[in-house]
Amino acid sequence: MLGAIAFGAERPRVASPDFPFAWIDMPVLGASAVLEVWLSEQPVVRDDAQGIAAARNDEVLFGCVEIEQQESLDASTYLAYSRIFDFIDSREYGHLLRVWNYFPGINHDSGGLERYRRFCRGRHEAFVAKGRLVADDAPAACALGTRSGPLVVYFLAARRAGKRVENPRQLSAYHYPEQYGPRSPTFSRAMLASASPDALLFISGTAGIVGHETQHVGNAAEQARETVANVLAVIAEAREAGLRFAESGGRLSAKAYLRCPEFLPIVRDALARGFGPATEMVFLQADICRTDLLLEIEAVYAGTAPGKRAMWPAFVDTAA
Ligand code: 3EB
Repeated sequence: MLGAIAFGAERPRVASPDFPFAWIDMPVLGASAVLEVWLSEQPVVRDDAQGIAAARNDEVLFGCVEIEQQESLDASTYLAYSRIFDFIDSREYGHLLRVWNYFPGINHDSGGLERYRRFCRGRHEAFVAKGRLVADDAPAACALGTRSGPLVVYFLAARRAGKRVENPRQLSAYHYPEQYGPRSPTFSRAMLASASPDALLFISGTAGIVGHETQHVGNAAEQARETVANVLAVIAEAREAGLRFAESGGRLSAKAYLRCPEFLPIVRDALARGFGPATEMVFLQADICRTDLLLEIEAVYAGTAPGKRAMWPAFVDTAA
């Protein structure tokens, strides 16, 4: 076990787990709680330091950091990312592959600036301060609103850099114009992990955006279709970059975030038609970083090449 993250409306009663663990206050649609676990077929060692709970094998490091509110969300985010970069640099797992960001009030105004935009500013400044290139070093990522709790950031970092993948249908997020905030979001559309013997593709949070503009405002069915088209476009790009999607008998695992639970049937339907019935799916109720987005989908594609897999995701349905 590299680490586990619990999603649900109630904090699970877990007796001090011996792996990195966090709870995200986010209702699961159609279940009471879900555990997202990251597994390794290689030996794993714990390595907690600098406020980060972490575990690593020879190739990848899973880490989790929780930051209580500082004087601003910009400051909380800067602190989280500075710690992460210092930690992974000191351990020589300096390449962020995938980062998950969760914090409350993502669309709330704070002193004249939306909290998501403050988050983007703090993250951007930490990238610059720690010598990261905003485009070349942008990991796959997502940023979602929780109901309560601290800023929780969990991540996978690797000894070797992955291959960044963008989407020709969308402007790269790190090039978004200033209308979306003073600092652009530092993430890539997907990351192909090359540190692993099997193909592993991390697809970032993906929504109904074409170019840099939200499409189909107010229409969940159309946004779901557009989102699926974007995910498929990213997978097509990743195939160009070497991913043997589908041919290797791999598996797609997806998390869908819905602003309004009543759109669950529509989104479930769009995903099943877009990705096929073999896809493993979890549905969560969350606020999305743009107020005009009704949903967002993220996914991991894991192939089945021979060898001992460095990292492998699974969802565990937990009883109430
Ligand atoms: C978008 O495409 C939708 O700020 O890390 C998706 C994935 C989004 C990641 C982030 C934001 C982030 O811009 C929002």
